[in-house]
Amino acid sequence: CPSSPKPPHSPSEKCGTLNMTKITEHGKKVRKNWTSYWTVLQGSSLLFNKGQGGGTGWFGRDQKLEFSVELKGGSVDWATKDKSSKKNVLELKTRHGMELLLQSDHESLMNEWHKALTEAIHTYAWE
Ligand code: I3S
Repeated sequence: CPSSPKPPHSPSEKCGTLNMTKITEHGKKVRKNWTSYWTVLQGSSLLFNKGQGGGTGWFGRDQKLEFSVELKGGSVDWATKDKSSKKNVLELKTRHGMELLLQSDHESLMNEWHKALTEAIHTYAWE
């Protein structure tokens, strides 16, 4: 992530364009709304940014932070088939009862995100 601000203690850092939808908020099911975001993993935070013309671009230039989730105390795993008809879908659960689906058609990219998110959750679990 060349143009993202770099915090000093940040073992896990990753960014890229991902499709995302919330499926549960505060423990309640919400309607899916798949949207493309410039997604940045920064420490224990996952940031979702949207540009004016779409979901791609560099954070900090014409990207605006839409929202972020705290990974500490959360979990991530491949979503089961009943969660989505799409391929390469990760299901992220936060400590606060939010569930998100993350997806891209690029399998290797999603494998990287799986690894990075798992590492981040593990790294910050006990802090
Ligand atoms: O889990 P669902 O309800 O089958 O999810 C699909 C719907 O949200 C659909 O929109 P409508 O609410 O207008 O029917 C979306 O367009 C689909 O993408 C959702 O399913 P997938 O399998 O793509 O996650």
